[in-house]
Amino acid sequence: MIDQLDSLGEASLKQIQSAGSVDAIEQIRVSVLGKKGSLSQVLRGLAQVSAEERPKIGSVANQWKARLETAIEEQKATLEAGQLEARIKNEKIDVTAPGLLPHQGRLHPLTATTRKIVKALERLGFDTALGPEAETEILNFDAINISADHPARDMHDTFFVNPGVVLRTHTSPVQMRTMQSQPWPVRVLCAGAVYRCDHDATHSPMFHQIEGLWVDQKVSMSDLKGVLSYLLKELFGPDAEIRMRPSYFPFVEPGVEVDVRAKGLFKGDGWIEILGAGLVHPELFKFAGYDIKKAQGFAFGIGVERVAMLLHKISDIRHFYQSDSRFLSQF
Ligand code: FA5
Repeated sequence: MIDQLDSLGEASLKQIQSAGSVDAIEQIRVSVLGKKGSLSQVLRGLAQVSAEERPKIGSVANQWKARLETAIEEQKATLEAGQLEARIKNEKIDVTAPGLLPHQGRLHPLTATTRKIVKALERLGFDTALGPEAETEILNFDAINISADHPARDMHDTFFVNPGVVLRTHTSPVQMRTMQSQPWPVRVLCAGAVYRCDHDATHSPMFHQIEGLWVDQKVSMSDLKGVLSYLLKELFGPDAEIRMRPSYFPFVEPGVEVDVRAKGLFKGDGWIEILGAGLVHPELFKFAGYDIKKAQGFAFGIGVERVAMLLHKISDIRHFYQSDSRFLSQF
């Protein structure tokens, strides 16, 4: 039986040492040392051996078991090291290859346009004022001279939040909020979202305006023209010209609509309407508690989408709100 064990051990040892893969070794381990393996079967035959011989044969069998197990571990380690080396050789990392560029975010064209307008006005000394988007009907309309039965209310297709509360239809209520909260002189701008029930290729139910208000002792139409001329040159280039046409807004008197003409802007005769403006109506000064004999001021309101559409030749306002990366990545 010892001879049988020795020849089984030698043969298995050779098999292990010549195995070419970790899988092959595992198969050998199962076929020799496994429960139904050849060595285990020989050991099962120990029951028929005399009690004298049993310890000797048992010890030889255990020695072979230990030798084979060690051989298996060694051959496995050698094969695994070889596999690793081969992988390292084949899977070379090219450290000189250019890296993957992370996707670079950009400013939304409306944010960029708003910042451009705000920066230009800040250079003239305008401070930022804020007001809520859900505004009282009084401040959105009554306080700025648009009484309940005023036909001008029809021009603003209003979204009502609650009785007496609307989504502001323009940034002009911030004029009144500012004048009620501080004495003149004031020079503020207010940028923000406004809402009107209005939608087509050039009108959106939510859009953005920037309001300007300047109140001081001697403020005239020529100051207004100077400020707007500077602002529109900043936006559309040094050749931009402005034109004022009489218009009507209840919160200013006189009121004007301002057109711009500049290189690269084409439409009809070249003049494009860009904003509404005028001298602050005395009724607003009265409501705010300003002395109408002393305070003078002008106000204007500009549509951010309108400016961005002209600057970038965008024909449909809805592109701004669709988050389509094909559109946004162009800016
Ligand atoms: C006003 O809203 C006045 N509050 C502006 C003003 C302020 C006049 C201070 C005088 C003194 P108007 O309704 O014209 O005015 O709107 C101003 C600008 O907002 C328009 O020139 C236009 O560019 C833009 N606008 C108006 N409605 C929409 C809309 N539905 N979608 C996108 N832009 C709009």
